Amino acid sequence: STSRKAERVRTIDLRGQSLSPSDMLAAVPRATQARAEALEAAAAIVEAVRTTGEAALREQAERFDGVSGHAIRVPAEHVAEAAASVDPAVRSALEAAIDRVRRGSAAQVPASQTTDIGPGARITQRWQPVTRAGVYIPGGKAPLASSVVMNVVPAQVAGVTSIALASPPQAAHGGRVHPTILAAASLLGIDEIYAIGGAGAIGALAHGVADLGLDPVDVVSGPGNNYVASAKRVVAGVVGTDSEAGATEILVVADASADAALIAADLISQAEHDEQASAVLVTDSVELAEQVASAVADLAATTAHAARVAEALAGPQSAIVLVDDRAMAEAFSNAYAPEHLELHLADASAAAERFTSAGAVFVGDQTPVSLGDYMAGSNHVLPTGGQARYAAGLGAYTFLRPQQVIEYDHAALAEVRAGVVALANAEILPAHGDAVEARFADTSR
Ligand code: HSO
Ligand code: ZN
Repeated sequence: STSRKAERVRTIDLRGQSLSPSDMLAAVPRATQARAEALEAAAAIVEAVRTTGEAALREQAERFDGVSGHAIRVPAEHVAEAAASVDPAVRSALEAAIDRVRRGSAAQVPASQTTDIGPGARITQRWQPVTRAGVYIPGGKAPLASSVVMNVVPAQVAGVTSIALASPPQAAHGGRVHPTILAAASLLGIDEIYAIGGAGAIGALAHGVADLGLDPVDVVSGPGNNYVASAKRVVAGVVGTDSEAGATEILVVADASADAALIAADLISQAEHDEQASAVLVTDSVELAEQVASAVADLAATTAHAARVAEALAGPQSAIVLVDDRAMAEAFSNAYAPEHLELHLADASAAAERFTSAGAVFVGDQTPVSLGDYMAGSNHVLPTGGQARYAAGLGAYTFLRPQQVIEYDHAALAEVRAGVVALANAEILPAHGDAVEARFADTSR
């Protein structure tokens, strides 16, 4: 951890300007990802796995992970060893996180509901779990054992009974999956684990790998780098996928009542993930902006991942944004649609409902994003890159399919018989009408 003089985060003064949502987005652009190239590379990797299975995975492990001759299907002994040697404090924290996320996810399974459309005519809305899920846990910059909890628990809460987990083989661990990831999987009762990384893992889960006895899954979930996100797009027609969780983002909206030191700590906490991470403060208080800028510079100089943090903060994706008032802060935040939104406002609880676009909303100064990363009971796999405008974070619903079950009796069908025939004839699809009429022919009853 080198100590260095970090640049100050730039301040952008938007006060007095009348800006459209796209003007606001242009003021703080996200780090650009080379999407087209990654898509092409990911498509080739997925196709190689689809067509040549284990051979492709071994070639990719050598190329990307520097690993060869490893067990791709993780043997039970490796999992047991990892579970036995995990730090007890980490183990009990994982257990607590599992319990809390389990309880937080329960609300994501809607009860089935029956609507009476008329006498003898009803529609039941049910939520059906997929049969098999594949979760991907990255192993790159940091082995995120907590992401095992965040992916597996919602699938289990949804009622998925078959779950496969993939994570890169680690050269530093003799080609095994990272031991903390294995320990977390073990605590969750997951025993189908594959040492496969990156886009190849997404391809393997989606298409299956016969040589390994890996059956294709129905939904692939999990965060990952540009190649993983691109691979999820490649397999999107074959399986369901969760939304894309790319470089971490935090947007803090604060007023003059806020504590600058806490805001600085939270901005740094997420900048620590990635050089491409976005850390943004939006405030109408010039004084607070000044205080946060200097607190961030101080912290950034001494933080463990100083170089990474400095790069994230110096990038165009990070800024302190001055706005006129609360309305402009709301407009900015809703246009930006951050992965994580923190509200450091005197009336944070009441204000929360007006901030409508975010992967997750953290209310008040005692609710830091890092709480949500591990222990809040909420999920930390959240849409980035503005996808929170239309997409949800990972949840039990990721593994559920809403389905309608329709049941009519003869009298209820008679009610709408003429309507079906009229519409069918108008569409010149008379067999549609005939199918209903068949229920009213003498011989059919
Ligand atoms: N903040 C990350 C999740 C995470 N943090 C895992 C620590 N471990 C998602 O943006
Ligand atoms: Zn985090």
